[in-house]
Amino acid sequence: MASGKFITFEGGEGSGKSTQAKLLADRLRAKGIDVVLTREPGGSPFAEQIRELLLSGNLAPHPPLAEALLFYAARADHMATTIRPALAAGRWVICDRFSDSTRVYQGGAGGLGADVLAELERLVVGAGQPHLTLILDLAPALGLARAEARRTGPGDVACAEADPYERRDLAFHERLRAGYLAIAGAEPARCAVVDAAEAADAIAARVWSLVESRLLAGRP
Ligand code: Z5A
Repeated sequence: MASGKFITFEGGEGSGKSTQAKLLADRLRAKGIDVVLTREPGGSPFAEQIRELLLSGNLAPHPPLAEALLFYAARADHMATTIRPALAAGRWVICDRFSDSTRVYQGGAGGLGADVLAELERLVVGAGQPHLTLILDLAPALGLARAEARRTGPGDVACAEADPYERRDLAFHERLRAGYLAIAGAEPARCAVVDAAEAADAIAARVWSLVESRLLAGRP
């Protein structure tokens, strides 16, 4: 029986998911909780290979179903080799993006039917849904500007190329935002929306209060 907690971060480009996932992992570790910090697509050797393919920008034209199946192939391996064993060992798992990303990118914004995605989610995720999903909500123009500044700025993570999703038009990114807010509205017990326009430390404080009230209450 899994005893660890599974937390996912979701949101549009540059909304601060990686920043907040790391801050939360640090804070939980400081409390003595054993945390696995992982990401999607990726998080296992096979899934990281699929990530390279998906984000390479070199894919030949393909239908949305083929793309969703690649994300789900990566997720199946990530679940089997990283997430489920960690939770079963009592560790907490923090994942930067998960199946809600497929729902909004390949589904709502990409055109693939919700019924198809629900079936893939049932097969691969099943009862392994996150205990808490933090949706970082930000105006797409601001998120894209942050991502652009990081790409073109100094530092280790600077790189020249925007990935294929970042290059989509603003309307696509607005659909992503609406998709996330719809998921949060439909699944309030699992999801919480966090205003990501604040400074990083203010967002981290809000994230921590949600984790405390929803997952840590009653723990020593
Ligand atoms: N995708 C999909 O289509 N279907 C799926 O099922 C899954 C994924 C799982 C993965 O890209 C792509 O795959 C993704 C969706 C698609 N589309 N894209 N692009 P990725 O993993 O390479 O990138 P990402 O997930 O979109 O994350 P990101 O763009 O790197 O951003 P982020 O993690 O949300 O933000 P960040 O890296 O923490 O911060 C971005 C910059 O803003 C950085 O310079 C920070 O220092 C800065 N920052 C962070 N917080 C703040 C605040 N609060 N104020 C100001 N500046 C800030």
